[in-house]
Formats: sequence, structure tokens, C-alpha cells
Amino acid sequence: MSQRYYTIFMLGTAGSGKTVLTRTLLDWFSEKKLNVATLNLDAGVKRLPYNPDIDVRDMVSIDNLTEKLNLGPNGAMIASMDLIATKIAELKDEIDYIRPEYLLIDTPGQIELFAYRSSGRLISSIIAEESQPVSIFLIDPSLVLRPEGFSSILLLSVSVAFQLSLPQLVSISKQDIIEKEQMERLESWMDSPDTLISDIQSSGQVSLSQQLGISIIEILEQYKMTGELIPISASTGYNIDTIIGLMEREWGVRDDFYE
Ligand SMILES: Nc1nc2c(ncn2[C@@H]2O[C@H](COP(=O)(O)OP(=O)(O)OP(=O)(O)O)[C@@H](O)[C@H]2O)c(=O)[nH]1
Ligand SMILES: [Mg+2]
Repeated sequence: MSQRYYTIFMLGTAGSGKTVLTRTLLDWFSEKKLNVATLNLDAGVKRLPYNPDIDVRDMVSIDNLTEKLNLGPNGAMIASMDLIATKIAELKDEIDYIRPEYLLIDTPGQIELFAYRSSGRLISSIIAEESQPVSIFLIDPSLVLRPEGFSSILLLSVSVAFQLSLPQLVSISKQDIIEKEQMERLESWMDSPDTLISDIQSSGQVSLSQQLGISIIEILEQYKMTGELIPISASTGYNIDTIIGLMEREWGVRDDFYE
């Protein structure tokens, strides 16, 4: 199968910054005059800060599904994803028609919907199979204030990579609002799992959940899954060049590709 374009999947928990990052990366590639297109997979989003080239909202209407099938908001999102999966050939045709070199994919806020349900996995695998894919898993800084939160989200990122079988870069979003002390703490946890373990131990009596947290970190460490964590800001552009450089490394593109 020909590897004719690069895909970048924006992943992360609800509100972690996937949509704003899509816009920032779109600007980055556009400024370099590269052939970039955007694909919005979030059928439930009301407003986007960019004009998607391909938009699943043109294929499914959440409001219609909610009304016709008498569903709640999550049920309607599940139904919309299933419906999109049945129209995957149409989606592929649209990509083929545009023929982008870089395709930025904005995914729905409910990560479990995309990564854990077969329809989401089918959509991502079919898009990824004819391209060179990479995913950016965004960690919202407000979820990783405590060592337990940090290890849980890291575990989620690994679980999502395992589910989707996509190469993954892990990034902390919204760097511009992270306090200096929190950033130092995050860096120390990332640099040394031992620090993370001792912070979990010192956050009270060693309870069952602390033991579990420690075991999780040891497993992540054992399988070398605690790679590099890149703080980025889609708002200020902080480390956007760095994350692009890491994607290029993943794709095997020359270091001087954009010079
Ligand atoms: N300060 C700051 N805020 C950000 C940044 N990126 C996103 N935000 C804000 O975070 C909120 C959520 O951003 P979105 O890009 O919509 O997040 P999302 O992951 O697409 O959200 P859902 O699709 O609803 O799950 C918005 O209020 C953004 O303005 C950033 O780099 N810095
Ligand atoms: Mg979004």
C-alpha cells in the first residue's frame, strides 16, 4: 500500500485542547506553504476555530439522531460514530479527492468513544492504513496536579495507544497556564519514576490505591512506556516546532526538511 500522506490524530480527554491544536498546526503547515487539510471527526461540536476541509457534521446530524432515536447526548454520539463508520468509503473518497500531504484529524472529546468502541477504531485504522500516521495525546494540566492523577493519565495514554495501534507522542497542553512549580514537579516525575513513587507514598498513609499507583508506574517503567513528555501551548505556539520535529522523526523525514 502506498504511503502517500501523513496523518496527525489529535487525541486526549475532553477539553484537553485538541481543536485549538488542530488550528495551530493548520496555521503552521499553511505558513510553510505545505499541502495541509483538516478532518473534523467530532459530530457534536458546535463551533470550530478553523474551517474543516472534511467534516463529519456534513454526514451525520447529532440533532436528528437525538430526536429520531430518542437518545441522550452520549447515546447520540455513539450512534453518530457508528453511522460514520458505515460511511467510511465516502470519507476516504473525500480524502483522496483533496489529496493532502498532511491531514490533521480532530477527534471527539469523549476519548472512550473514539479509542474503545469498534466504530472509532475502524475509522482510525482505515484512515491510518494508507498514510503514515502519528498521534498526539494531549494531557490537560489540570488533571495532573497530583501524582495519582499523573500516573492515571499516563496509563490512559498507553491504553489509548494500545487500542488504536498508532505511534503516539504525549504532550502536556496549555503550557502557558502551568505554574512554574507544577511544571518542575511534572518534569521531576517524568525524569524519575522513583520521585513519582515517593510522592505517591508521601501523599498519606500507604493505602490500596497508593499501592496500585506504584504498581502502575512500575509497569509503565518496565515496558519503557514513560517516554518524553513535551509541554506545548497551542495558544502561544510554545514547543510547536519541537512537536513537529518529533513527528518528522517518527515519519523518518529528514531533519532539514523544512529549511
Ligand atoms: N491557555 C490555553 N488554553 C487553551 C490552549 N489550548 C486550548 N485551550 C482552551 O481549552 C479549552 C478547550 O480547548 P479545545 O481545543 O476546544 O479542547 P478539545 O480537546 O478540542 O475539547 P473537546 O473537543 O470538547 O473535547 C478552550 O477554552 C481553549 O481555549 C492553550 O494552549 N492555552
Ligand atoms: Mg474539540
